[in-house]
Amino acid sequence: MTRTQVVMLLMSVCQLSIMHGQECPSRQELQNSLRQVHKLLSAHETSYVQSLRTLRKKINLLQTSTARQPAKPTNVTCPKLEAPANGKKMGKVLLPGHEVHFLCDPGYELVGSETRQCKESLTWTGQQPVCKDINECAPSPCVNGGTCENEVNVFVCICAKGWGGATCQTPVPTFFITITNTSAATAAGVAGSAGSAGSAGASVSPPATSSPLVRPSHCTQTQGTTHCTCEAGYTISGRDTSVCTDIDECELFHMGQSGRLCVHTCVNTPGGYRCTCPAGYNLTRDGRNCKDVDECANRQHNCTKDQLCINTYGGFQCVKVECPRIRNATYVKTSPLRCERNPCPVDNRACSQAPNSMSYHYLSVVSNLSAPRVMFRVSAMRMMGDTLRFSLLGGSRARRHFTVQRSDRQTGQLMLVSSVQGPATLEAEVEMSELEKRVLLGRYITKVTIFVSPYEF
Ligand SMILES: [Ca+2]
Ligand SMILES: [Ca+2]
Repeated sequence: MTRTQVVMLLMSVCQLSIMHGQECPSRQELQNSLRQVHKLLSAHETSYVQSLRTLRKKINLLQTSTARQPAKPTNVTCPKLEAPANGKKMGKVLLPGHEVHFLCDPGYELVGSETRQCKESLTWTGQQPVCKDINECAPSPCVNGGTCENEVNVFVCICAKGWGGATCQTPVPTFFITITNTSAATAAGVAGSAGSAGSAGASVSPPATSSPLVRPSHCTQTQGTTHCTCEAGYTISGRDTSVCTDIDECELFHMGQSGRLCVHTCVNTPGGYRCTCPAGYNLTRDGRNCKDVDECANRQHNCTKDQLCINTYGGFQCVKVECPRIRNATYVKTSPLRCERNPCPVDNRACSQAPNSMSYHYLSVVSNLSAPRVMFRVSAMRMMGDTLRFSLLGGSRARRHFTVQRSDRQTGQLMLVSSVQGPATLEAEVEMSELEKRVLLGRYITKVTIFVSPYEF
């Protein structure tokens, strides 16, 4: 009981007396009252001290018990996981119950767990995966004695002599020609050309070996039969067996079973042929196909610092991403390929109806792609409203090549509807709008630019 409470008590004693028509209590009575108050205070004091003691005891007990317990681990997450070499890891949260997914780059296959979950015991389920190069040679695609070489995402057949084509399926003549029962004169002539030009039967003129496209044949005679052979890449044409002429492989095998001999240009050479590629391509190891040079990765481009280098088939493009300039709204670049609208002033309807974001995507394709095909997908990460709408902007020009379809509730896809002959640059804008009870919540635009190569490779 505080001093104020004591004074209040005395005052109330005095007031009570006045109310009952009595005078304030006498000195004796007051002293009695004060004694009572003292007693009351002492009782309170004892009980207060007692409860303090109990509290202290409890705190001491708690302190001892916590000291005995082992220290709680400070990290309540699973250990960090690394992405496999030649692959990706998706998912960053390392808390119990969360999952991490793994993906391999094209040409690699995942061995191990595709998904791992963080357990309550703070360990991961499954095994750390690895991305193994898919052995394209495993099904033994090269036939007729060809050797297969496994490369990332592709195999190359090194064919045995006499065979060609992507899987060595096409016979290339070895030009072993057997001539039987030929006339003696011709046989003598052949023999003469091979060695003694002055022999009696040299009625056939020696071959014009001045041209590298013409070579003498090699003939042997056994029991009246003459066998004439040519070097690889040459053949006996016509009746003159003493002369071998170069085979024009470019003409002969222009269109084989396995497609064109050369994907681009074929150059006939004495005894062989070679394929050439246009600028911006390198000849592949099989000597027939052309592979695009990635100028952006090889730093062979001349794009400035504020430009992005986009590799294309047969070249590259320098692009500059600039945020839209729209009246009533301003944009800020939030990543190299994305602009977002700054917050709008209150009640500025024109601003709030302007696109919330503008994303830019660049694709490189070869000429004459088959259509229809999906070129790009736009998906809503999370939905705030009850409806999503996808549409194609850009008028009839865009509609000539593209259409926009919905592939699921939250995804729209840009489809190429007609094949495009390159070189060409196509542009399309896909708008995704989000609505709640038919009221527009936001508009998100993805601008897709497609660079079509002049070639089909
Ligand atoms: Ca040739
Ligand atoms: Ca290129």
